Amino acid sequence: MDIDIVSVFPEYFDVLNLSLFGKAMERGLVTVRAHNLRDWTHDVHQSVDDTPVGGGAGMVMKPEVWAECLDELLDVPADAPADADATPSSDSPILIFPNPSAPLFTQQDATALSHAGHLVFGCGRYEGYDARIPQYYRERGIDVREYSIGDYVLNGGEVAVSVMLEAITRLLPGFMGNAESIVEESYTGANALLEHSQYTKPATWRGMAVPPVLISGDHGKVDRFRRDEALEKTSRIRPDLIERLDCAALDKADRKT
Ligand code: 6GU
Repeated sequence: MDIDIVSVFPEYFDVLNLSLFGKAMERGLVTVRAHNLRDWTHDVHQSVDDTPVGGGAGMVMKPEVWAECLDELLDVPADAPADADATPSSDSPILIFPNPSAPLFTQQDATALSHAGHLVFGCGRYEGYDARIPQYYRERGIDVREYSIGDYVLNGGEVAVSVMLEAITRLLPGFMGNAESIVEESYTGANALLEHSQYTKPATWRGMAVPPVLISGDHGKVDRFRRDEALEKTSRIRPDLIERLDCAALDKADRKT
């Protein structure tokens, strides 16, 4: 998978050299290039933003600089005509903008994007970016996505891109040591529930015993105990996930929980 990231703080992504992501890059599973948006400016101040048209606080990222950069990374000719009905081809790059006013990024999005060959992330700063930028590339056949990572405010898109990047790349075949640890986690599978609690040894620690069923050796009982706990925990902490459950995926014992 090829990844381009555009930011006014490209050094932010130096941390990707660490840990599992660094190993995946060494093994050639992913290639990441972090670009400085200011490299596409022509003025001495290398300005990337301007005041909002219509008034208001803060600064908005200018379309001209972004377009020079994105034309190059997405291989879109500067004189490409608009086509409002353009449909993206499956092997073309996907352009992703973090945006607090966009739909929430979910595990389903991460899974879908993990099958892409080339992702280009554009990190906005300040009050955001000119709304014509995503529209321009959509009208030129690029698959453009905008995502928020949660209902809170960040100063810029860099942290959001790091979050999405980790969620996407850890799903690449061979990225994780143990593929099964991916399958069993929360938010995946036909019925997304929060994961049951985990315990390790010792069986009693500072007077606290692990639930006895877990050392009973009865796998059926262990599975049932974990499933009941996951259902109870999910209805308490994330009732919205219970609302969305596929009833067909529930068994008879689930319904009693
Ligand atoms: Cl994607 N960007 C910013 N700036 N803040 C956010 C966000 C994104 N998602 C949640 N808050």
